[in-house]
Amino acid sequence: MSLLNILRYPDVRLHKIAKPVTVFDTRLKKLIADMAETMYDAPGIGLAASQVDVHQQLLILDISETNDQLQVFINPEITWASEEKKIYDEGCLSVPGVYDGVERPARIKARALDADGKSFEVEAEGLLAVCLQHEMDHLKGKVFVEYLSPLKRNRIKTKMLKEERDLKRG
Ligand code: K2U
Ligand code: ZN
Repeated sequence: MSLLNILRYPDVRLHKIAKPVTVFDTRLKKLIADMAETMYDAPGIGLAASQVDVHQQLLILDISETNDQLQVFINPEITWASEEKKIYDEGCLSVPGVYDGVERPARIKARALDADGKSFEVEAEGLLAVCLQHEMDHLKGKVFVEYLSPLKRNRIKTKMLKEERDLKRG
């Protein structure tokens, strides 16, 4: 397995729209394994393929305390969302060190395919609902800072670009 490079905001590749997965082969299984290794190493509780510059509709998450309950969602779609909204302090591995409140539907139902191409449905609330919606946004080319005010977003962009320059200077 390999650690993959996670794109950092405001990299334009984070805004590419992911395409549906159509081939369920060993290459897909290796990508899932590499994404899982990358997510656990970060550490994070979710990761979308868009974040590792693979623009296919694939996301993984693990909200377990023991980091041993990986969930894989391929070609996910939300089939129902509650009127009730909740605000959750979100972060993102592509925007390290930034956390801010985002309002989303409190409960959702989603349909997806598993790593073998088998369809399944989930009902989610709490952290699972937040994380799943956050990752599905990535597949649509959306990063959570886009829910924040233009002032906050520009400050984050400036900070991330400065960090990128400092990283390159070494
Ligand atoms: O997309 C990502 O970068 C993964 C996020 C998933 C996430 C976002 C918002 C709320 C919950 C999960 C990363 O895991 S951010 C790091 C993190 C870790 C634990 C709890 C919350 C955020
Ligand atoms: Zn994210």
